[in-house]
Amino acid sequence: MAGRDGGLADDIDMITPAVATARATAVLEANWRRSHTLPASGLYPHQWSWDSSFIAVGLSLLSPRRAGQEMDALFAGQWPDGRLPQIIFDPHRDEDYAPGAAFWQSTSLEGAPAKVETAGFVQPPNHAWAVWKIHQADPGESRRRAFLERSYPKLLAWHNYLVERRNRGGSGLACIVHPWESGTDNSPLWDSAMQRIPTDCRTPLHRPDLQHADAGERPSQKEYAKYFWLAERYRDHRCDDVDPNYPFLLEDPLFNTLWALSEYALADIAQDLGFPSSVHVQRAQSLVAALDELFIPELGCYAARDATDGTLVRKATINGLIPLLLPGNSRAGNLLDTLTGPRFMGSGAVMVPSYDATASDHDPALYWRGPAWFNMSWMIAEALDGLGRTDEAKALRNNIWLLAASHDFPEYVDPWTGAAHGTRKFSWTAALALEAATDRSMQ
Ligand code: 9WN
Repeated sequence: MAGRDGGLADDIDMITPAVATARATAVLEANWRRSHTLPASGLYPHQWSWDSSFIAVGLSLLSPRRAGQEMDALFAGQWPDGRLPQIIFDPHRDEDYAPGAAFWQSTSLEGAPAKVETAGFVQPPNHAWAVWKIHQADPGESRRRAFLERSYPKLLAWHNYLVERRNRGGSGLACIVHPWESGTDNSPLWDSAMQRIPTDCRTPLHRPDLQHADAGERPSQKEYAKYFWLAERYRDHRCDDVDPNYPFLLEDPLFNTLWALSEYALADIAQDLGFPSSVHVQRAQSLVAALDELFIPELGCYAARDATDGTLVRKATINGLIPLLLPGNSRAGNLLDTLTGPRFMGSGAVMVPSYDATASDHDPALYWRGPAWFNMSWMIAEALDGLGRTDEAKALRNNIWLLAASHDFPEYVDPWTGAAHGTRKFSWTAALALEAATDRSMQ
């Protein structure tokens, strides 16, 4: 494995795909709670939306039944308007994460589930994509349990929510209403919009996260004050998505790419069930066409768009490379040049940096402002495979399981040295390392 320097654990030579799989399985067992998996038992003590999709993809290789349960637990928190919430809270652990159930008070909100405590925000819609992958892992088991039948209406309602409530910019793309909705919380893509967000939130700034991760590797106190302020504003407007002067409406290429992929997956699911599927293909194609407006040729990747004023945020981030996953993307050549160029892998990285390696404010240890995350590298490996670049895909997959298993499944790593950052025993790292270590020719 190439890299600027080592950063690997002493037992690196002992780590084979079988060892990585066994260690990943142990992490997933330890984080399993009856019906779902915690992203990390200390730092993230509830169920998170897009985490569950990545986790379930890994779980489907261990137990398709558990993968199905993971998705069912998430659907149990779905709102009547169709949204799949960012977090489903465990009321017994409300002191351990902020903002929690006491902040959202969702069960007293008209239009939210009456019995399940959730956040009002959402996360990237990778769910239909995951459901189809889970089904494909064991179609017989999936059919016996009517997994597609029961998932399809939930996924349809979720996507309809995005169409009906989140097209706030009028382009057809979904807007995120908070950095947390991107899954890439303090990405430089949100900096300019966050400048206009006040810091005088009313909620006390409780930071249980800092008991589990180094403060220098997490968003700052000032960023948290703004996160809370914006969450208060959204909650106080009953999470209704019609607040007229709402100050944070961003079109994210990552969020919308996962939505488009999920529409394609919904077409496959509909077809399998004997339902009309063309509506999903058309939706996916419209999303891809709308996404093209975010492509910046000089940058060689996609930007985010601020829907409050139409400006494009011209920064090269992993979010802007993820459209490489879109089948038949006419921008694939440019995206590959960027991926293999000095801003990303061409810098000598062993995992894909979350932010432009040549940017003066790149920080290889700070959350979404430089470090490499396993879900992103895994998605890029999937994209490389889809483009027939199998050797590069395989090299990236090897680095994923090797680095993950040698560092106790870290949340994120230095893209060059592989040094671990954030929390450890992180579930999607384990699930995707397990997937990456699985011999595809045996499936
Ligand atoms: C806020 C759970 C989540 C991931 C996000 C990641 C981080 C939460 C936080 O952890 O965000 O949702 O407290 O920082 O950024 O992608 O879903 O693993």
